[in-house]
Amino acid sequence: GAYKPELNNRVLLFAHWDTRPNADQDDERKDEPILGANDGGSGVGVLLEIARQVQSKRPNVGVDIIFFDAEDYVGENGSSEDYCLGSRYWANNLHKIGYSANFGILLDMVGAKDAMFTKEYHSMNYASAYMQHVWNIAADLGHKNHFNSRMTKHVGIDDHIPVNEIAKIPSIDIIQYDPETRGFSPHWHTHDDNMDIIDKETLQAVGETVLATVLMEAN
Ligand code: AHN
Ligand code: ZN
Repeated sequence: GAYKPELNNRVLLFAHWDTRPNADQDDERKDEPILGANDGGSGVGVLLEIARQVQSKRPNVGVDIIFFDAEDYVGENGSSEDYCLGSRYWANNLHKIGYSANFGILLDMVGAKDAMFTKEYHSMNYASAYMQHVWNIAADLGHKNHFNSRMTKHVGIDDHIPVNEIAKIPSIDIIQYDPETRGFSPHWHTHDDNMDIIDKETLQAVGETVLATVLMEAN
């Protein structure tokens, strides 16, 4: 979806909408697909509401929203090559010749109760100033409880990597990750990733922060 496609001053927002075709982290029914309320659903939900807000507030900034497919696909050999198929395809085949944006924000697993978003390694590597900017906005809005200033190492391949490396758009990943447990959350890639673990306060914290970031780009 493209808002004010004629403007050069643009922000790119993205999330993956597919859900994992297996439950590799569960003890039961490992070969059945997960619901993925948090993994595939939460980022899409927040971005749909941001689209609605942008439509009514009419800021003077271009906004592109992309829902990528096959982020969480599991291929024959389960290698890292099988992740992020949609974003890799898009980065190699941009929907518009010469497309670019000032920066990009990826939302991944942004709906669980008490979620902690730490500063993910690749985001800091490619777009540390934007990451600091977004974390400052979150703090100003009173969401420091979710937006934690700790840095984390490589937590996995995610859609912002092809967007940074191939499309060359500096992009950050807002992703739940706890450095203490060294994990995403206990329900990750299990059948427990359903609506019971979704908390609207977390969705609101992320939505307000990302929307405020978009509105600040308007001129
Ligand atoms: C891997 O675990 C390879 N990547 C983390 C990104 C991810 C998976 N996000 C949701 N599911
Ligand atoms: Zn996943």
